[in-house]
This record gives sequence, C-alpha cells and structure tokens, in this order.
Amino acid sequence: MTRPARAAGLKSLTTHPHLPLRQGAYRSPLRDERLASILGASLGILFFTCFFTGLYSHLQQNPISWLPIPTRPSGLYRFTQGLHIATGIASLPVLVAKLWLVWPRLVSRPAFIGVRGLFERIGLLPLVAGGIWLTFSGVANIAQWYPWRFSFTASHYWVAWITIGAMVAHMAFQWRTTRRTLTRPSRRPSLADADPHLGASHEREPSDDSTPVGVPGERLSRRGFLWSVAAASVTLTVTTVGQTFAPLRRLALLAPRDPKFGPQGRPVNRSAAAAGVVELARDQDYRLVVEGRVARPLTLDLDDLRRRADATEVLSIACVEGWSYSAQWRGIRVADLLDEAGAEAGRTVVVESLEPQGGFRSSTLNPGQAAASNTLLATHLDGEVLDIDHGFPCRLVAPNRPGVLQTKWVTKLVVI
Ligand SMILES: Nc1nc2c(c(=O)[nH]1)N[C@H]1C(S)=C(S)[C@@H](COP(=O)(O)O)O[C@H]1N2
Ligand SMILES: [Mo]
Repeated sequence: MTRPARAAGLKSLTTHPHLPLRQGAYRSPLRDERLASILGASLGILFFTCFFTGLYSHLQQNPISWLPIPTRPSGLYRFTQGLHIATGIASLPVLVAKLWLVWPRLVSRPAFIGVRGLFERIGLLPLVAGGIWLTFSGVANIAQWYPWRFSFTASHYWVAWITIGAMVAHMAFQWRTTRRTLTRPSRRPSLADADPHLGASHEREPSDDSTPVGVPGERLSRRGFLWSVAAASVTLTVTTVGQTFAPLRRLALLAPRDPKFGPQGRPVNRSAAAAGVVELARDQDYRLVVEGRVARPLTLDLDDLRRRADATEVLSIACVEGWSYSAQWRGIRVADLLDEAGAEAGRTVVVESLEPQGGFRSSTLNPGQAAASNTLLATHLDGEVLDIDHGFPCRLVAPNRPGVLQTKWVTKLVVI
C-alpha cells in the first residue's frame, strides 16, 4: 500500500460512522473517570472475596498436609461457599458496566505510551479475558451446564490465579488515578474527553452526580447509572442466594435449587439411579466394613447399623455449586467406630461408596475430621430413615466440609 493510500485508510477508520474509532464515538459523559473508579473498586472487592473463598474451597478438595482444615465452626464452608457464589454472581453486572465504561480506552490510539503503558496494556488481556471466563464458567457450572470437555475445576482455579495476578498489577497501575478521582469528586473529565482523538466535541459544564447529562437521547445521570448497576447486581444476588440462605428461598427465582425441594424435603445432587447404586443400596446383604490399619476390622450389617445409630448432630450439606441445607442427622460417630476397631489416634480415613465409579465415590477424612465427635455416618435425616437418594443405608456428614466430600451410600472406611 502506498503511503497516501494508507493514510486515507486510517482516516476512514476514524471517520466512518459505524466504526468505534470515529471522532466523537464515545461522547457519553457516563464514561467518567470517577464512575470507572467506583466500579473498579467494587469489582476489586467482589473479585477478592470470590478469590479467597474459592481458594478455600479448592484447599478443602485438594488439602495441603501442613495446612489442616478446622472442624469448627461446622457451618464455615457453607458460609464461605455461599459467599463465593453470591459475590461471583453480584460481580456480573458490575463487570459488564465497567467494560462498557472503559471500552473507549481499549480502542483508543495510540494503544499505549511508553514502557509502563505497554505493560499496563498487556496486563489488560488476562484481566478482561480472565474475568469474563471466570464469571461465565462459574454461572455455567451452577446451572450444571458443561459445554466443554476440559475440567471445570482445574480451569476455573488456574484462570483465577492469572486473573487475580493481573488485577493486582492493574490496581498498582491505577492506584493513583483511583485515589485521585475518588477523593476529588468535583473535577470530572469523561474518559472520552481525556482522549482528544475519540474526542467528545461537546462542551460541558462540570455537573454533580445527580444532573442528567446533556447528550441528546441520554437522560441517565451518573448517579442513576451507578444505582442501575447496583440494582442489577442486588437483583441477581437476591434471586439466587435463596438456594443457600433459606429465608430468601421464595425470591430465588433464578436459583437452580430450592433448599426445601426433593426427597425428604431436601435437594439431591446425584440420585441413586444416576449413580447406579439402587440395587446395591437395597441389598439385604449390605455390609459396612472398617478396615486398613486397625487392630480389629469390623463388619456391620443393617441391623448393627440400626442398633448403633444413636448420635444426633445438626450439620449442613453445602454443595460447591452454592446451594446448601442444614439438617438434623442421626447415625454413628465415626470416631466411635474407629475406637472399636482399635485404630490408632491421628489416622486418616478413606470413605468409600457402593457407587461403582465416578469422581465422588470416595472422600478422605483428615485426622482432625476423623476424630471429631460430630463426624457421622448418618442413617437418618430429620428423624426419618435416610432416603436412598440421600445415601441409604448410610452416608458421611462431617462438619465444615464441601458437599462433594459428604459421600453417600458408604460401605467402607479404610484407615490409612
Ligand atoms: N457416592 C456419592 N456421594 C456423593 C455424591 C456422589 O455423586 N456420589 N455427590 C456429592 C455432592 S456433589 C453433594 S452436593 C452431596 C449432596 O447430598 P444430597 O444429595 O443428599 O443432598 O452428596 C455428595 N455425595
Ligand atoms: Mo455438590
């Protein structure tokens, strides 16, 4: 291409009425530094909360030996995972608003100035792509929609580290701007004003937050815009959080689960039929075995289970997908069984299910959890014999633990 031709091409890029680079394309005074900072700070708080609660959930499922997981408070995981899903959902409208707001920055030219600008720009890719991927994959996961073949947990986990790293870098770059715009509310350059190329050609008086801004067709004030984003965020949260926070259950129109719907008035993750255990769980020859590094291996039949089930505890099933319920469980204390079998104190115990295959067919109790007096092999739920979908003849319920580790249809405890 000749030089004049290239220049003409560039010129048409910046003047063509349908292209984002045209003059004055981003005139909306809603695109304001201060709004961008407020949304950015809100996203920062939501993402950090979501990150740490997610990390905690990851550690529960992939424990590190020197970092023991406490058994108290028993409802801790229920709370952290509820918060994880709630902050993830709440961040959706904020993320969309923030991206819309700063979009002129992304398409403005020159793309960056100097080395610092280059790094800042490069860092935006993992930040934007990561944020979008995390919220999208998270929502798909709680809707139990897995359109991809790779592991949700692994990708969600690693992308979270990359995104949070990029967010910390972004915050370092933006720290001064954010502080300045948040502490000096009176000066209001819009993002477009700051870039003469995208340039807002309009003149504007400094206005306060509640003034409807004077671009034709736009009646929304900055305050109105912020309120709309907050309202969208709160609405999404309130219409989903009832799946774990029962008082808001009736408002949980968008939640995939109702904490009071299912066999025995409780939701089910994987039914006995889906797990292929119906026959095995109803078999009169069922046995519960305690074996491994024990002095006296135990074999209990259904009558033995019934006779010994005299411990009751209030504990929760808190699914990683953000729904949960708390119930009264009756059963046998795992610690009592270990004592009876003559297991040494401080042992780790693998809990195995009748379920022939599948990722959730077994789980591990660390020494603290195995010894806790409120770790049960439950035979009853809210005073009734456990429904087969909830794990009959018996299921594990331990304190402060993700639902996926509360193994159903238990047939074996292996002391290691
Ligand atoms: N054997 C087995 N146990 C299991 C599962 C499973 O698929 N197989 N699902 C787990 C998951 S992900 C959850 S959330 C809880 C749900 O318990 P509930 O169906 O009794 O509510 O069971 C857990 N126990
Ligand atoms: Mo779950």
